[in-house]
Parts: sequence; C-alpha cells; structure tokens
Amino acid sequence: MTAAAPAARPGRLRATSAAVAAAALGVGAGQLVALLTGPGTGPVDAVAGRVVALTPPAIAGFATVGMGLGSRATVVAGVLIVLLVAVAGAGALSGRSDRPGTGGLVVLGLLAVLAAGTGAGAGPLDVLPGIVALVAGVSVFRRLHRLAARIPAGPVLPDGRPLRESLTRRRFLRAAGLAGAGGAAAVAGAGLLAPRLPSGRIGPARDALTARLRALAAAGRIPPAPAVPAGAQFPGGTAFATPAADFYRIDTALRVPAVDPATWALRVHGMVGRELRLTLDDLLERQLVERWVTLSCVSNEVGGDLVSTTRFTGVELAPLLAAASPDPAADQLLSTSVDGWTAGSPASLVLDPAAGALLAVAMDGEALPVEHGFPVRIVVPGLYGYVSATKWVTDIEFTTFAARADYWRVRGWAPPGPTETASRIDSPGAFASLPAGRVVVTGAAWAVPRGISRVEVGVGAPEGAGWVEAELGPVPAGGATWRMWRAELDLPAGGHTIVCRATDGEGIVQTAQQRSPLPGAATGLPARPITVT
Ligand SMILES: Nc1nc2c(c(=O)[nH]1)N[C@H]1C(S)=C(S)[C@@H](COP(=O)(O)O)O[C@H]1N2
Ligand SMILES: [Mo]
Repeated sequence: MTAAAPAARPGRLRATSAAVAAAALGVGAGQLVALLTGPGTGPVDAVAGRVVALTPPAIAGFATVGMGLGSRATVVAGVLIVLLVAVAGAGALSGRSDRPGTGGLVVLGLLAVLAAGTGAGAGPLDVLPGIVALVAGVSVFRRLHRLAARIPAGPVLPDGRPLRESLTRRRFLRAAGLAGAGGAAAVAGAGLLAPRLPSGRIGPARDALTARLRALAAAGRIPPAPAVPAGAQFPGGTAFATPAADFYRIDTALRVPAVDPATWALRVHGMVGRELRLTLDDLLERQLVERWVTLSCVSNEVGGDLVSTTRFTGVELAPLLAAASPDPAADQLLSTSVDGWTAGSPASLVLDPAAGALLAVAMDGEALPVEHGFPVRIVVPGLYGYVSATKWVTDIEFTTFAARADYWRVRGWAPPGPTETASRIDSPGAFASLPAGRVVVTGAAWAVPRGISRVEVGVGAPEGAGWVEAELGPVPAGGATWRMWRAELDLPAGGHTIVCRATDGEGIVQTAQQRSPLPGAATGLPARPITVT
C-alpha cells in the first residue's frame, strides 16, 4: 500500500503562510480591541506612534513628520511592511518546528505591548490590544502549524498539487485563509471605524458643552466678541472668519484623542507656589471671554494655507495661572496634551494679561471640534501653534527653556520667537488668464499681534516692482487677526508675476529674502504668475 505517511513537518511554505495568516488575525484582533481602549493603542498605531516619537530628531527627513497628515500614513505603511517581512521570515524558519515562528510572534507582540504601554499619557489598559494580538497570533499560528504538520506528504503532480486531495490539506487552507482574510478585514474595518468613533463617542458630550455655552451666552455670562465689520473681506477674496470645517489642521495624533469632558482636568505644577487642578466646571464658572485670533503654523510655506482665523471662546489664562504663583525664574510654560505632545511658550508672554492667552473651549460659537482640541486647548495670540496652541491640553508645567525642550524643539525647530510679517495673494488664481486692463487682486496679510498697517502689490521682480498701495479691510476691535486687502493693477497683455508685501503695525516690512521653513518660519514674498490677454 502506498498510503502517505504523515509529514510531521509542515514545510517552509505552509509554515510561512501560517505565520502571516496568524499575524494578520492577531493584528486585526488587536486593532478591534483598540476601538475600546482608545486612539493610538492598536498594535500598528502604537508601534507607528513610538517610531515617530523615538526616531532620533537628528534624522533630517523626520524633522517634519507629524506636521503633515500624509507623513503619518507613510509611517503606518512602513510599520506594516516591516511587520510582514519579520513574520514571513520567522514563518520560513518554522518548516520543522513551530518554535521560531512562535518566538517571532511573541517578540512582535511584546513590541506592540511595550509601544502602547510606554510614552507620555499611556494608561494601564492601553496594553490590552497588544496582549490580545500576541495571544491570538501565537495560538492561531500553533494551531495552523499543527494542522499543516498533519497534511499527508502523498504523491504530487508536476505542478506541486497533491495527486489525491487530502482533507487535512483542505482544512489547513481554509483555516489559514479565514485567519488571514479575517485579520485583514478586521484591520480595515477598525481603520474605517476609528476616525468616526471619537466624535461618535464624544459627539453627545460635545453637543452638551455647546448647549451649555449657548445657555451661558444667553444669560449674559459671555460678552460677545465685536462683530466682523462690514467690508472686512472683499468680493472674490478669502472669508475673514474661517469656517470650522475649513480651519487648517496640524498635529501628531495618529488618532484624534477622545477626551471625556466629565473626567477632563488640567494640572498646573512645576515651579509654582501652589499647584492647581481645574475641571471643566471650574473653567466654566470663571469669566468667559470671546476673542478673534489668527492662528498659523510655523511650517507654512510662503503663500500657503496653514493659517486660519476664528472667534475663540475661553478663559483668560494669565489670571488663572497667576493663582499658582509661578516662580519668576520659570521662563517656560510647558503644556502637554493627553497624547503626550508638548509646547514650550515664553512664560512672561502667557502671564501678560495684555497678550490675551486663552484656555479655549469653543470656536465659532461651538465647542471645539474634536480635531481642534476638544474639550480644551491653549491659544496664545502672537505665537506659532507649535510653541503654544496645545490641543487636548491636560498639563501645564512651569519650568525653564534650559531644563526642558518641547516636542518640536527636540526635532530641530527653533524655540519660540516673534512671528514673521506675512501676506498671501488669494485672487486671481495662479496661472489665471484675464482680460487686459484693470486687474483686481485680493489677499490676506498677518503679523500677530502687531497688526497690519500697509500692503503693497507689484508686478515683476520685487526689486523692480512699481508698488501699488492696497486697500485694507477693517478688522474686529480687540482681535489679533489677519487683515484682508484689495488692489487694482493696470496690466497690458502678456505674462505677469504679481507680488505683494505687507508692513506690520510696528513698521516692519515683510522681507523679500527667501527662506524655507525649519528651523523657523518661511520668509519671502508671495508671487503669482498670471496671463493677461
Ligand atoms: N496636542 C497637540 N496640539 C497641537 C499640535 C499637536 O501636534 N498636538 N500641533 C500644534 C501645531 S504645530 C499647530 S500649527 C496647531 C494647529 O492647530 P489646529 O490644528 O487647530 O489648526 O496646533 C498645535 N497644537
Ligand atoms: Mo504648526
């Protein structure tokens, strides 16, 4: 009789597929559990997050990771590729015994546990997705390995398929296929669900806070900010107030933190005479104010759109912090978000009541959108976001610039300094084709908190440009905002480059010197090519 004897060894190929399928199932299970434990705790997100956090800041290419949204997707893809290669390698070594594959999966699982359980803001439950991934991955791998080892090594056809279909072989293929496909589906499903969950889970709490703020406003507890004056924006130009949905977004959060306002608290500590702990109720009992503020990102390119303006509602930070009796020797206010991001602001500026720093709870009359820091963020007019505008803030520490460097300073960005005087051309669009004659140009200019006193528009190279004075729109009183402008040029037919330059409230003229962002903000004059026919 030629009955095939059991192979007892699954062989390299089957062991590799078993390992990959088991890892996929483990990761999928972990990502699903992470929907409960919170953003960034899934095995893939946790490892990607730690990769971003632990990459030596000196690696230049990483200097801007996290400032954009696309760079984060790249890191996640990189983690998945490395995972696949490592698992396939461990599987390929398991042709005889399941030990190499088991060991590899345990190591990878422990990495995920470690990644989720360490770093600022990690909670004890955060390790759960990694543990589930580890246990599921290892046990599924060992089952598949055992099953594969029982597949009879019978006679095979030239193309490798067995002459006689064996039941065990079919069971193995079905089980491995189910595990792999199930894992992939779970990863994809969790990825689709997760971005919806924070607002899904936090949505009702956010609506409740909006309603509460409206009731306070109706009761006269929130003196309204001055209205945007008529003429603050020009036809064809950018809106003065940026709708919340269009407000630029920059953060390192792989998943937007879901912070429950009922348990939110802010700790003020460090070099202070008295530590403070404030809940949301504590904040809402204080005097609330409304203020128009233009916020911009230090990584904005000349002419870029990482700048927006809104009406923030919140509590004045200066008197609140004064109650902690900060040590005058503490020159840095280091604020930390629930996900461990930090911003170091000059303490003297935040403590200056005239600077108007806020602990903001609302923008545009509604509780902060989850992506913009719900329930509480910091806003300091006159500082770029990376050294001031901490979203999901939970901790303020008085310290020194010498003792502590914040998230982006560690990665090569400059410590806080004054903002650049900047401007932007908004219309006509780049490469627009316009009829000859009078051409209307509109744009925005900002130099927070100094304000804008003048905008000039020219044609051609800045040096040779004959400057035309732009008309400036009015701005709401008491704000720290950009200013819209409009100019008319008389242009003959042909190709032209329109340039503009702003002068701030202190007479500082926007420099024509071109500089890219990093370590500070970009400088140079925005230029826009158009054709007149
Ligand atoms: N928690 C947290 N807050 C953060 C950041 C971040 O990465 N994490 N990025 C900062 C940067 S660089 C900028 S420019 C502003 C942008 O705020 P916005 O996304 O609401 O426009 O948020 C700041 N606050
Ligand atoms: Mo930024």
